[in-house]
Amino acid sequence: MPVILPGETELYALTDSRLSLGRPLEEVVRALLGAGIRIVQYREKKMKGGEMLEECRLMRRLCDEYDACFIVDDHVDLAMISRADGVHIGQEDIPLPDVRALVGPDMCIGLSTHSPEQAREAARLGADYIGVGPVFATQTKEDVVAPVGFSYLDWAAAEAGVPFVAIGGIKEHNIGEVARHGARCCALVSELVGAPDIGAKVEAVRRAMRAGMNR
Ligand code: 3NM
Repeated sequence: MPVILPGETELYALTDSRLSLGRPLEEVVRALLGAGIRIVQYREKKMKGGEMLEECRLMRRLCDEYDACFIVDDHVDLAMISRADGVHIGQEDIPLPDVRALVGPDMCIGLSTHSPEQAREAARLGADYIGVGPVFATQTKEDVVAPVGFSYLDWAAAEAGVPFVAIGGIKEHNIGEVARHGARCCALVSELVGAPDIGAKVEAVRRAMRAGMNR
C-alpha cells in the first residue's frame, strides 16, 4: 500500500490517551478511521515501552483494515518493530540522517519545524513531510515553542517545497482560517480525540476546513 502523505489528505489525527475521555485506544482510532481519517499518529508520552508496542501493533492492524497511514511519534524502535509507515521526529530528537540510516529508504520521516530555516533544513535532509506550527497556542504539547501564527504558515504554503501539515491549537472554529492561509492538511489532537462524538467532530472539522479553502 502506498504511504499517504500530508497534501494528499486533509486531516491528520494524533492520539493522546490523556485527552481521550478515558476511552480505549481501539475505540478512539476506529472512530477516527471510520470517519475517513487517512493518517493517524501514535503519540504517547508517559507509558512503558512494552505497553506502547502493543498499542502500536493494534494501530498497525487498524490502519491495515482501513487502508490508512500509520505514523509513530518519536519512537523509532517502536515504528520499526510495529511496521509503521512512518516516524515523526522533533527538532531535538535523533537527527533525521541518523533516523534514516536506521529505518531505511522506505519508511517516511516527518519532522516538526517552527521556522523557515528549519523547514529548509528539513527539506535538505530529505524529510518526507514537515509539521508547521504551532499555529495557535496549545496545551497539548509540553515545552512547545511560542505560536508561529500565520506568518510561518503563509511562508510554508508558498515556499516549503515539501509536503507540510499545519499543527497546534487547530479547532473546528479556526481551521477554516488555517485553510485560507494555504494549509491543505491539518493535524489535530485535542479537538478530535477529546470530542465526545469523534465521528461527528471529524465531519464538522472537515466541512469547516473545506469552507475555508473555498473562500
Ligand atoms: N506539535 P492540539 S503542536 C504535537 O508545533 C504537536 O510542532 C506541535 O495539539 C508543533 O491539536 C502539537 O491539541 C500539539 O493543539 C497539538
